[in-house]
Amino acid sequence: MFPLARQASGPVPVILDTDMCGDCDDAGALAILHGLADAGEAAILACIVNSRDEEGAAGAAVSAINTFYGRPGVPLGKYHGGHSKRVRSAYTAALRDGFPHGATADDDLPEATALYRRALAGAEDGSVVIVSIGFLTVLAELLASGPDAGSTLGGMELVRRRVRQLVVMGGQFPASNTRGPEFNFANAEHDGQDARAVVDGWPTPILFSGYEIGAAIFTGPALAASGPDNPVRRAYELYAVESGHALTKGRPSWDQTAVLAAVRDPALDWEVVGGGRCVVTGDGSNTWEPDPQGTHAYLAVKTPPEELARRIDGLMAAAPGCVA
Ligand SMILES: [Ca+2]
Repeated sequence: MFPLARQASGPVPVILDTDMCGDCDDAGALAILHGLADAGEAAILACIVNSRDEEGAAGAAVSAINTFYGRPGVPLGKYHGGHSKRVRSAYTAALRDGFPHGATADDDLPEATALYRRALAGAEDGSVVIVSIGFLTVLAELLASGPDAGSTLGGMELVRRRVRQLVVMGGQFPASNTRGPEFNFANAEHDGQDARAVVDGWPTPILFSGYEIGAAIFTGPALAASGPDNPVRRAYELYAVESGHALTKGRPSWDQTAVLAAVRDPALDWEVVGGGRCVVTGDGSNTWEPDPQGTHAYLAVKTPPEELARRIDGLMAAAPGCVA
C-alpha cells in the first residue's frame, strides 16, 4: 500500500482540517501550504476549522492568512458541535482585528461537514488529500454523514471515491508513551471517540505524522525577517513559550510536517513505515499492529530534524508568491 504512487502531474488538491486557535503551528502549517500552492505543488480546495475558539475568531485567523497569501476565496467551514473544549487563543482575535480578512464570526461560518461534502463532490475521483492537523471531529462526522444537497452519496462512499489519502498529525509511533494519549487523538472533551471512529473506519490509506516527528523540529524564528503585515509572524509573536514567545524561541513543527508529507513525497525526508495499522484505544492512546493488509503508515526519522527545521522555516518565511 505504501509508499503510494505519486499522482501523475499537477498540484495536489488539499483540504486542510485545522484547530487554528490553540497552538501557533497551525498558522505555520497554513503558511507552508500556501507556499507549496505558490510553487504549483498544491491546490487548496477548502479549509475546515475544527476548534472552538472563545473569541469566535478562528475562521477569521484562517481567512487573514489566506488573504495575506492572495487566496481570500478559499472556502471555509466551521465545526458547530460540542465535541471539543473552548480554547482562549493567544492570537486569533489579533489576526481578526489587525489584518484584512473575509470571514464572519465563527458561529456564522458555513457548517464544516456540509462544506467537506460539497468540496469532495466537486473533485475528481481518487484525487483529494485531506490533511488533519487538529481534532478528528469533523472527519468522524463526515464519515457518518448521509446524502444532502452537496452529494447523493453517504459520507463513507464519498470519501472512498474522492479521497486519495488522509494525512493525520496525531498519535505517537510506534505507540503512545506512559504520559498518555497524544493531544489531537485524545480530544479530552470527547474521550478519543472521534479519533477511534476515523482511524478504524477510514476507507482509504492514512499516513500519520506522530507527536515525536514534529516535536524535534523547532521553527518560527525565520518569520522575524518578514514584515508586520504577515499574520503568521504575528501569531508566532503572540504565542508565549517559556521565557519568551515562539517568534524568537521557536515552536515544534507538528502540523507543518503533515502538510509537507501530504504534498511532497514523504519518502524523501522520512522513513515511511507501512504494513500495519494504527489502533486507537479508549482514551485516544494508540499502538501499531503489523498487518500485511493494513492501509496505514507512519513517519519515522530519516532527514536530521535540524535540516527539516531550516527548510520549514524557509517555507514559512517566504513572501507570498516567492516559493519557487
Ligand atoms: Ca493543530
